[in-house]
Amino acid sequence: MSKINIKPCITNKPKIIHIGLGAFHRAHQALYTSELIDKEKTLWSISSINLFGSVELIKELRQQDNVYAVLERGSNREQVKISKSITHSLHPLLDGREKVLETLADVNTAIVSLTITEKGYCIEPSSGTLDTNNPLIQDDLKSAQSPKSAIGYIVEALRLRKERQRPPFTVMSCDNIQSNGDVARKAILGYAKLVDSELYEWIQDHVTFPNTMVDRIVPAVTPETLAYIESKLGYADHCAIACEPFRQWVIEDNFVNGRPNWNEVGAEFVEDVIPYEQMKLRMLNGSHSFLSYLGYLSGYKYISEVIDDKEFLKATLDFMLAEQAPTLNLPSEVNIEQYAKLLIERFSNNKLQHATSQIATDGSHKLPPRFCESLIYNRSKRIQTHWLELGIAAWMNYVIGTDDDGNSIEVNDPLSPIFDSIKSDCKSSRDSALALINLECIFNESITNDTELVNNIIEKFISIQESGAKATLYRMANKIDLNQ
Ligand code: NAI
Ligand code: CS2
Repeated sequence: MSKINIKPCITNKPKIIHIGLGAFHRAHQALYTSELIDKEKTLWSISSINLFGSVELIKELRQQDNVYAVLERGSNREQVKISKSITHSLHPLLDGREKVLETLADVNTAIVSLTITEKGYCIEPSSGTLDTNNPLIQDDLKSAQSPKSAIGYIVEALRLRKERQRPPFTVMSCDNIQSNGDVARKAILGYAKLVDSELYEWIQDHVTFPNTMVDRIVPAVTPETLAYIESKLGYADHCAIACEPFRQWVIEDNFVNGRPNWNEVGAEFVEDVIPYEQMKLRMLNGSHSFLSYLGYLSGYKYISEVIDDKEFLKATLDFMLAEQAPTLNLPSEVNIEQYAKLLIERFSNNKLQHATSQIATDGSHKLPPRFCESLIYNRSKRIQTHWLELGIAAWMNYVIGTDDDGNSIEVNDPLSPIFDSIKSDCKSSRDSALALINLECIFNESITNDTELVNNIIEKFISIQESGAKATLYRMANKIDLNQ
């Protein structure tokens, strides 16, 4: 059969411009917005942009009128939904930089939303401030009117709006970053200050940056997923995506130029998102990273396989409840034991093939919010940290070592060149571990100056190198009594 023939019902100019048309956006914000369009016939539609990556997805999407299917796949139920909120899709390589900038600067644009991955903000992960040594930022600073980075594009678009006396837009980050709105603000203002001090002040006074907590497990699409969705639809959809049925979106209600009523389709607008973000990042994403490094090294390809191993399950529950939960300032309605149980159920969904190697990418940006902040808190309160230490030791082995069977690992991280030089220059495991812990952009002084903690991490790293990740985790898990 031929491709999707459902035309989007919205024809007005999009008021939301989204940067980062990846898997997550298609299954989360775009789907919420599509449901709102069905419910309210709202005028809020989306123009989605990829600044980086392949242009193929954009070409395919345009051929389908930007309409695609989302398969919500639980262990026991599944449902196909059709998303039609995206009305335009752009890529600078197809449309030119000018067109992208003009779209952002358009008078209709009210919200610029982002899922550009943690590294897209060009920040130093440990401090959350603009990394002026980032190669994209260095390039953009040389010619701010022809940007390459998302930060450079947004600032140039805001400059055009200011010059043309147009209203500002809201910048809404939907990435997994602690205080994602505040971080976007710091990165954008940090860059604007270097470019134009008046513009810096205009942005500071006019633009808002709501924090958001976003949640839905959306693994990278595979040919098998597309074939399965095709069998359900009866036609090929090259832009289809599969995800879990669960979804959550908590948004700080701080929009400078209007917003859709996403609350009508399940999102929540609140005054303070930070407790929700922190809980999700430490409990869910922290466990994901823990399971991905230890699971990958132990030979597990998917998260559902790792959590199916009883020792890993036991370790993860203890990691969540004994080492992450105590650090949280919990929203009043949350029962943390139930939340942990729900997370385990979600991780166990074997209909989703969520690769450990996918979650293991960009660890240099993921470690601070997922492991380091809890580590520092727990040390200051004398709370146990041995799973956090093991998670960091497993990450170290992942970036410079081999898996338990001695296979080399393809590491995908902005710091990969640094990991390679540590691997070739350091003479002993201890030296390599110390070189990694001394990376200031990941680990701050509270960690590096804590000799006992550093020794604990190194001891676990050496144990993983000598007896394997699985054996090390099993040995530690055997000592836990969950009934205590
Ligand atoms: P993806 O790999 O499908 O898409 C990544 C997107 O980021 C692409 O649109 C790409 O163009 C863009 N990008 C990459 N590097 C960039 C850079 N330096 N500057 C600007 N744009 C850049 O990944 P996916 O699944 O869409 O995830 C993206 C982000 O969404 C994650 O990093 C996370 O922060 C957030 N997220 C993802 C969830 C998931 O389960 N996939 C769930 C919750 C949040
Ligand atoms: C994952 C997240 O890739 C990762 O780092 O931990 O993308 C995770 O799937 C989402 O945050 C779930 O909401």
